[in-house]
Amino acid sequence: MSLKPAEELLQEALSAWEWGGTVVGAVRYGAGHINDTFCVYTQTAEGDCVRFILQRINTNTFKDPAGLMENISGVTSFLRKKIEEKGGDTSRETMNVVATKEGKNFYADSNGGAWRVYTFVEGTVCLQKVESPEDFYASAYAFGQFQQLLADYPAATLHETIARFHDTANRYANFEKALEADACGRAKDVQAEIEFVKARKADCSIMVDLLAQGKLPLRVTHNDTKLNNILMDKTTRTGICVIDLDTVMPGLAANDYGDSIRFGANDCAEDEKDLSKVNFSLPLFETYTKGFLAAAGSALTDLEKETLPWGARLMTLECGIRFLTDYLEGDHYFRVHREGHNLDRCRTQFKLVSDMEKAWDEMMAIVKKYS
Ligand code: ADP
Ligand code: GN1
Ligand code: MG
Repeated sequence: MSLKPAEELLQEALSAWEWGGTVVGAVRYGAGHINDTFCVYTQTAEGDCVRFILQRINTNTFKDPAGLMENISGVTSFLRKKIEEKGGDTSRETMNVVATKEGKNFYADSNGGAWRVYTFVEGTVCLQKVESPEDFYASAYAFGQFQQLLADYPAATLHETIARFHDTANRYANFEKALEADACGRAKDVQAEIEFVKARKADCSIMVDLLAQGKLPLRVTHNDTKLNNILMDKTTRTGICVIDLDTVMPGLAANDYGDSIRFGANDCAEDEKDLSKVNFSLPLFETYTKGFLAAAGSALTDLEKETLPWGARLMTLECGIRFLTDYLEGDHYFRVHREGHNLDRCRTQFKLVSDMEKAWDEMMAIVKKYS
């Protein structure tokens, strides 16, 4: 498939929707690593400015955009009903897909690309790193609640949008293949990182083995719970709307918990180059644990709760392995903005894994305290 820049196809995509006003502009938006996101500005006959989110779905990553959009339409309709039942605001507390002129939930462009539109959730902030413990608590509560709201979603109807997404052992196997191929000749420069991963091969199987043995249940989970996948109300700073629903699939509760810890329980950006600034924060870990268990804890089994720290450690290790694998393969998966970007990202993750290994007993004790 051709990889034309999204901008070249933007006009075509824009003409697929009835915007309810004049389109006055569309600009790149957000800091996601996967999709091409634009903010579309429209003006109504009354003169109001109304914004939308237009996204080109990354079809290298998501091979079945129709199945993916079926998931998203299903999940957001389900959430809408639940939000209505509790008297919430369905225009802000869930994503809302806008249908094309043809009444479809996405538009297939002439280049084989897939585009979708969401209403813009106004009056919110999207954080790239934790600004206060209160914000982190609010995100924990919202992600926990998201999992609770989807507890009785018919999981069998969900398409698996990325096969073996959080199968950490399989991520390890893919790393080994990339290392063996060493397509860009980069392995020689990253020996320390390679050894770091190899020393943790056994860890990669811990959660997937418990799942395979039937000791941990599959739930409907988000699978990509980093802080910038939640919109917080600008004024109240509560977690208003969980976004980026591309990976909502059956998964482990610990992975949703763990991916948030990976991204948020430290003081720096995911791609910080100065590793002396990258430190796992136990106080933020405690804050998140408290919020997540307050919202979702009652539904979790004892073993699910006990293994939450493994979710944190393994989501961080897995993400680091994925960044390193992509670096070895030539940066095809994650969007990069500078040379060595995936390597920088990998190094922050491994620093956090080391910190978590040292803080392991305290992490276990904190989870126990709130369980
Ligand atoms: P990616 O999969 O590439 O991470 P996201 O779906 O997370 O893409 O969107 C990228 C960014 O766009 C988000 O981090 C957020 O800032 C913004 N965004 C996405 N959807 C909305 C929305 N409905 N309203 C407001 N902002 C949004
Ligand atoms: C990607 O799409 P985005 O930027 O929210 C990735 C996650 C990684 C994350 C690392 C579909 O998330 O799995 O944890 O980058 N999403 C996909 O920042 O691979
Ligand atoms: Mg995102």
